[in-house]
This record gives sequence, C-alpha cells and structure tokens, in this order.
Amino acid sequence: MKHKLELIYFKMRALAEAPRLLFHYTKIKYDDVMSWDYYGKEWSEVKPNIPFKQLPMLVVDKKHKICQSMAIMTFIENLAGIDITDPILNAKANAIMQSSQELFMPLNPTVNFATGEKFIKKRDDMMSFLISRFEDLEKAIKENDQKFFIYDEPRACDFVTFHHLDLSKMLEPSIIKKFPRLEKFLEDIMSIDSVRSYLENRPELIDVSVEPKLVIDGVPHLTGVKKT
Ligand SMILES: N[C@@H](CCC(=O)N[C@@H](CS)C(=O)NCC(=O)O)C(=O)O
Repeated sequence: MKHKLELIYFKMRALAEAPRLLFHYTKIKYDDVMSWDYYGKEWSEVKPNIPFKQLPMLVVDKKHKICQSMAIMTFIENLAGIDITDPILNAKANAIMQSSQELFMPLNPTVNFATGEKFIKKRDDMMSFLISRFEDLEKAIKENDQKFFIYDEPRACDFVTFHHLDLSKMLEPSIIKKFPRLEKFLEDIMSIDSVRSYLENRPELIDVSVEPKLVIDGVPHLTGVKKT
C-alpha cells in the first residue's frame, strides 16, 4: 500500500538526515517539509502539540504522527520490506544504530550551531568520546566481515552511522582518517547511485564554526528552527 509521507523538520543537518538517506536508498517517495511551512506557525507555537515535542516527525497519510528518528528509521525499513527478520541480527543492528545515535549529542548541535571559542571547546571536549565510539564501530564492522554493519547491503543502522560519521568531518576532518575501515564504509554508502545523487543535491552546510548556514535552492539560510 502506498502512503503519503511528509517528513517535518528544521534547517539543520541532523536527525532528519538518516531518514532522508534511507528514503532515497529504498526509493520511497516522501515530501521534505519545514515545520513553519507545514503548520504556518512559529515552532514555539507548534511544539506543545507535537507528540514528543521535538522533530523530526513523519506524518503518514495526513493522520499518523511518528516522532523519534529511530522509530522513523524502523518504520521506513518495514515499509520497504528490508527489515532484519533474524532476531540476533536485528538486535545487533539495533545496538549499532543506538551506539551511533548516541553520537548525536554533542556532535550535531556543535556542527550546526556552535561558533568561535564555543565551537573549539565543544569539539575538544567531545574528542575522546568520538574516538572511543569510532573505535567500537570500526571493530564491529571489521568483526562482521560484510560490506556494511550487518549485510552486504545497507540497512537503517548503516544510514544512522553514516550520518554521524559524515558529520564528524565538519567538526574535525582528521578524526575519521584514523579509521580506514570506517572511511571505506562511508565510500561504500556514497557509491550507491540513489544515495550519491541525494548527497550531491542536498542543501550544503556552510560556514561551520563561524555562522553555520544551509544553502537551500541557492540561498544561504541560518541554521535553526525559525523561518528565514
Ligand atoms: N530523540 C529525538 C531527539 C529529537 C531532537 O533532539 N530534535 C531537535 C532537533 S535535532 C528539536 O526538535 N529541537 C527543537 C526543540 O527541542 O524545541 C529523535 O531522535 O528524534
């Protein structure tokens, strides 16, 4: 059954990114909509009525509101019929997905919003955590001996991991270079045609650490939850 799918989010390269990547990989059509365009109101007015008061949220058939980016990822996997049915592999995939998702804070807000001295302090403070988690991820993919974290084809956990590793390059490009197997993983994801086409055309995130902006349809917009 075909559903109408609307992914509601803000101007940031953060938690809507893995759902977007998975939508493009599975070739499921969806609409990307900014919160203020969907509701016609400022975020502060909308927030109290969102099921878990944060975005992204996927609206299905104008009726069902699915919050929590990991729930959205699982839903897309199920919709595409690529869910992992083996209980052990499914649990391992969830462990990868959650471990990568824990990189969200403070990596994503720092890259999308922090500037100047604050950016440098946040970057330096999180470095040991990032390195430790990247070590764990590199070990997991090496032990698995497949192209991606579970199979030779990517699943939700791979796109969540991809997003955070990819974003780390904008925090400090040298970190990922310490992990050749993770770099190869990024290349393998980027070499999938539908994913590469999405990555080449998505809004560019510019002026990180100075005054971060997303370039949407050729126009730079300050990152954030406000219409500009
Ligand atoms: N656990 C949630 C976290 C969602 C989240 O932190 N959303 C942020 C943007 S990335 C947000 O809605 N910020 C605005 C606010 O909290 O008012 C998920 O994975 O979706």
